[in-house]
Amino acid sequence: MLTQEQVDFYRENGYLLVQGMFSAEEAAHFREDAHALIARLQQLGEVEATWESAKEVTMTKTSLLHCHNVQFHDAGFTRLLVDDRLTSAAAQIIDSPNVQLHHNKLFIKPPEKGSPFPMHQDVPFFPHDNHSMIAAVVHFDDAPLEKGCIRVVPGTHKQGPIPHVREGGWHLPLDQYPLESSLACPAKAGDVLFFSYLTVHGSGVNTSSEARTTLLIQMRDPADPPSQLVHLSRGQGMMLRGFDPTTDTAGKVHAEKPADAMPMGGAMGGAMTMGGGM
Ligand SMILES: O=C(O)CCC(=O)C(=O)O
Repeated sequence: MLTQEQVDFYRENGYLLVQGMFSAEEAAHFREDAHALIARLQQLGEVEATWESAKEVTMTKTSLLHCHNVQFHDAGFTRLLVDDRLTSAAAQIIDSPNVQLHHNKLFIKPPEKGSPFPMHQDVPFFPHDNHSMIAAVVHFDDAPLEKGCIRVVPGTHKQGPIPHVREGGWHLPLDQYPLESSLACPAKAGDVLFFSYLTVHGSGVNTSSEARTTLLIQMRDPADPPSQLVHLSRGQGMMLRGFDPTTDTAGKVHAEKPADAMPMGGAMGGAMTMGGGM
């Protein structure tokens, strides 16, 4: 359970770091499983997800290893998705007893060259009518500044959707939203950072000698309809807490569209393509 102070902080700032939601031991287990999963996937093909626009932030060739929807790969992550500590906090933040999965992304930012994310909102990728969508980033290892921890611009969730630059993966103009002008959110293994999909956020390069390992989980109120049927993926619509008040007997959750029904017409207008990483 979050305190009222934490909820108020989130409402005001559009983000909240919850320290020690998971123990260091739990985080270490998740980290081990995460690295084992990425190693298995690397045997099968490409797991690189660096945004094209990352090149505008750093001259160094960087790398970002990723896996979408980890629950289909390892049951330990399925249990994490429905963990009461996580979903009760999500319910308070979303302000709904019901919490529904949109998708999740495991990211490993490798040592010394872990890719940055230019500042952006997540709303252009999967707009929803009532903007209930939040991210929860579970830290599987420490993420100090030098590991390229997540950075936010507090209060930007109150601005609504902001026009994004399409090229290189939807991001905000770098001159107007330099990474350095945002607030770094260093975290410890087991900490969870929540933020609205309207909150401007990004992250720097991992220049440290250790990988940064995180799972980013996008969740919404099931009563908040997608404004467009975009960014669909297997597992979307799974209930993580409570029930789906909009359900019907056909089990309708986006089954009418194929899982890879990209590109998207954005809230910002125009067709969108995935820039990797989302
Ligand atoms: O993990 C990070 O450093 C940032 C991820 C992010 O901004 C995103 O996936 O939208």
